[in-house]
Amino acid sequence: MSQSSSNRFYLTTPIYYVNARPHLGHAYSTIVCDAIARRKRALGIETWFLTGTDEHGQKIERSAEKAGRTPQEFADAIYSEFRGLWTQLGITNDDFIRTTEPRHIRGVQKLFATLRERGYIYKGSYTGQYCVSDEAYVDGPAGTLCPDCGRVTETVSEENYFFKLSAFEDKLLKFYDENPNFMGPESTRREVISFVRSGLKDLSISRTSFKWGIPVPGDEKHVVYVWLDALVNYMTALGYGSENVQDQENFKKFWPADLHLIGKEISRFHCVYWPAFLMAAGLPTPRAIRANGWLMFDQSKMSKSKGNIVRAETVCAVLGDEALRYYLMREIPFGQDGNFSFDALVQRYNADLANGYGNLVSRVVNMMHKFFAGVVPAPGAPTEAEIKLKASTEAAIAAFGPAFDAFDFAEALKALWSLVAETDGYLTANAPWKKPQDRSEEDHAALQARVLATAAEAIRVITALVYPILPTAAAKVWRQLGQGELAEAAQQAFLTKVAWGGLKPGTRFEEPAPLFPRAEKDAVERMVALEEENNRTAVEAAQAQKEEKKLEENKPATPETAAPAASTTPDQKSAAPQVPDQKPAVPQAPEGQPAAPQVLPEGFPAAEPQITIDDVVKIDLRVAQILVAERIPKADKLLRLEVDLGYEKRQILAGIAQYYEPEKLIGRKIVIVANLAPRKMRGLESNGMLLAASLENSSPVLAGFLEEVPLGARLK
Ligand code: ME8
Repeated sequence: MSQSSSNRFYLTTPIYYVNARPHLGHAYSTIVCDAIARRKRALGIETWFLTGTDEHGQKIERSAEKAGRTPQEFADAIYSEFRGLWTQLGITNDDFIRTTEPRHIRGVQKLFATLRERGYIYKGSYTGQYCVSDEAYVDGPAGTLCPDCGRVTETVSEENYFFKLSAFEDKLLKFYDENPNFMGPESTRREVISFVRSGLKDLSISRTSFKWGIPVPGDEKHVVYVWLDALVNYMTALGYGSENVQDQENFKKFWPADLHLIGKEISRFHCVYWPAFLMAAGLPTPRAIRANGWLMFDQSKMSKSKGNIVRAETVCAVLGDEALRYYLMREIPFGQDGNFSFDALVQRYNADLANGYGNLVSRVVNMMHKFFAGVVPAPGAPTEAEIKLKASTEAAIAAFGPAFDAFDFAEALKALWSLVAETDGYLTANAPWKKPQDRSEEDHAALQARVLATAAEAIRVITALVYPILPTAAAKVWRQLGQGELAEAAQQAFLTKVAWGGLKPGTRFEEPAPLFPRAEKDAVERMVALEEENNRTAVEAAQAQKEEKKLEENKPATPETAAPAASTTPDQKSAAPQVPDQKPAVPQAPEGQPAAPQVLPEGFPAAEPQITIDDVVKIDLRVAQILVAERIPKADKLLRLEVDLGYEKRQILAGIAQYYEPEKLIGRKIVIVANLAPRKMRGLESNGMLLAASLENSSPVLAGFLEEVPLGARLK
């Protein structure tokens, strides 16, 4: 792990989008950073650990719109979820930056102005593809899929500010060459270099088609491109852009960052754009960027849009707050993709924590109380067995640090747990709890003293080393071993002094306390049930929000709601989403799976104009059942239908009176466009539209199903 020469270490997680609640993927990167930060501090290194939330951009604006909230309200709610989870997981970030904070906004505007002053920004126009989900520009014609997430891109055509990224191709390649440690793992390094070698085009760094962003200084019709906005957080949190002297000092003290830890899908932004922006601004570039692989669940990357997320809170509720920290760092070789499975989690928890480390501690602490009244005896002269355990402990000390510092956390923990197993075996082989008949009382007491003092010393070392990964459990054990408060020890750089022989005879142990209770047989089922329950509640909440919004929208205009935009307060104006008349959209096609191409039988004209999947997903098609069907007086074409959508009942007016007998329609399942804005006809409101095949020389035919389908089911 590269380290600043000044005995300081500044590290960061990505700042997470507030379009969705945190899941295990976010927890993974944050836990890894926390473990690194804790180890650095306990090594006496002045550490600054930053995390935060990325709150601007079209994606957030749209998510907020869908939820019927302002972007700021929406961001506030998700931000609180991130903060709460980090507290629960014991994350020790020194600061938390939100990109909607004034300190950030001012810093982004300063960087933008600096880049412009230094001649790296010009105005042009961009027509091309944009992936809203990744907030990334994509090369290719209309309809191109995003190479990262597989979604269909949108065509944008805007006047933009451009950053002269093309001027940095050679500079970046030279920089990578001179700084072989700058990015990793090797796969990331190779990918980034090949991306730059294939040629860099200038980058559009502003948008005009929506409002939820930081205004470009001096040209407020533009908002700063969300990635330029987001990346600068690493500096604005330190004080970049502030006039305050103390902030400026703090920035000088910690910048450049020693480590940006990120997920591999955002390597291009961090390893190409970010150093280029900084070089252009005349600022130092970060020392190292390391990408974690993807946490997979059900064979694909865990992500909200795939609907395959697991929440950290679920794991904490069943296995305690630290199981996840251990599991993620032990199970997944850092830099590679790794599968998450409830079974593997419970297995690892029971084997390594409950039966492994936890049980070992409990045996030794209990015996120390039972046989020595909780006071560590002098071990006496070591036999071969103690010499061997001491050598193994020293080997574990030697192996753990370098593996951890090289991001090989799994290997570091493996080395430590082989010491757990060896100490356990040593205890069993010497069985201090059982006196054989042919052993004298005196010899047995000597064996007990030797074995328990030696095993306790091995545990002390294991506990010290595992502290960054299991901070709460380690602190409990430290106390039980009579070593006092581990948090205080960490402030005194105790990790620089981990060596065999630290447990002094005469040390008084504290009472044993449970560490990792064995997971019950139903632990997996309980976690699965919690996730299902949570998903159901989330769907219901989204539905309720949607309905609440619909009611709001359909409310007759009152003087306040009908007020012209000019009468809104400046605050409301900046927070209000500007996407015109957007309706709740059905989910997009699964990542990597574009909508099936349209195949038409010969002789059928192709539908014109062609639309993209983004247009298709705007239409919310649902299965409904007709409860009431009746003619409307003086309207010979219209029928009044009352339909049941499962989650609500509504009235629809349909122009099928000449073709269908109302009584024959009752009970029939049909397809309706559920998100069509309400319309009034003949003084009655129609809330949707039914679908029918429209035939030239005969009556229309209502769309229906051959199989049983539940009411409210979505067609997509
Ligand atoms: O990309 N496996 O935010 P984001 C491993 N705002 N890590 C995962 C993961 C998974 N399945 N899912 C998420 C953004 N992550 C931008 C970043 S930084 C200036 C701006 C982690 O909310 C991983 O670290 O999409 C990934 O890079 C990050 O969360 C993406 O979070």
